Amino acid sequence: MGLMDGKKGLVFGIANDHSIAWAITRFLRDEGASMGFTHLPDRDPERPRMERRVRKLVDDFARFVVPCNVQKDEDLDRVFSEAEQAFGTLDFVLHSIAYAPIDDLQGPTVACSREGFKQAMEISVYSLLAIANRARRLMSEGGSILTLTYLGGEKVIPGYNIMGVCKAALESAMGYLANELGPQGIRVNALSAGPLKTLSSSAVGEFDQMLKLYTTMSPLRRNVTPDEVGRVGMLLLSDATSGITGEIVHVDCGYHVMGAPPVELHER
Ligand code: 0WD
Repeated sequence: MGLMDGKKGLVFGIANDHSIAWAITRFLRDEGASMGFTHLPDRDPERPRMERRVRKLVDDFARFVVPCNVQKDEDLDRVFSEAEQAFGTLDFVLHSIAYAPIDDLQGPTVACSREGFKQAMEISVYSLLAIANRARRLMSEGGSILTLTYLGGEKVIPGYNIMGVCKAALESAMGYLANELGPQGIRVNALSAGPLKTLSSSAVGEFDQMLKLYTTMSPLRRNVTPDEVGRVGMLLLSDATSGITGEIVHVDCGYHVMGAPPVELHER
């Protein structure tokens, strides 16, 4: 008996085998979930690199794999009509998507361009609303929606820049969605992960220093593993967490509770 036996869901945001969405998917699969997946549309249909990377991981068990740029309503509509045909109803949706143009991401935040701001907010925040709005129609028996966030949305993390502003908005959106969809039995939560090496995080400045900081600052004195994040992601999408909604769950070795460095680092 798996925790996700009989559950049907959609996963947005697998780019490759380092993606957090893939870490969560592995647990969902092992617990018995049926899933459909999206990949970023390929620019050159002759060389479908994005599609191939996702298919390599999920082809054995995916119910469908479809292209989706969350900036396009027609793409989103196509994904949800595919889900309706395959599953009828949905039990969960994983939103593991973020983007900011590299120049704007690398800061300073004060110099973020108008276009870069719009694009970052649209892809990283509006997409959660657009996905939840379509998902709720297929979640007639309730469901669970999960998004991925980072501490840079709650506190200033130098180097995280405009993405921190996006994560603050994303976390707020998560709360508003939890309020509006709760009466329909739909839970909406955010998993705040400690830093993990992925395609996206490689674009964040000072990332290696950040990894090192967690080994000295966090209560557990180490970084999280993809499996630790993956397992909690699966649990938040399952009925094991049926009383949790509107929550930011930190899977970061406790880093977020610290207000000052550990005593052994104080100068004597
Ligand atoms: O340390 C980390 N890696 C952390 C990541 C710590 C805490 C949170 N997160 C968050 C990220 O901000 C993001 O919301 O987790 C989420 C997933 O990020 P990831 O797994 O680190 O990154 P990645 O494997 O790159 O997946 C993000 C994917 C995109 O990948 P690329 O690198 O190709 O941009 O988001 C998708 C895409 O697959 N994506 C889009 N999907 C549809 N339409 C779009 C778009 N317009 N843009 C990006």
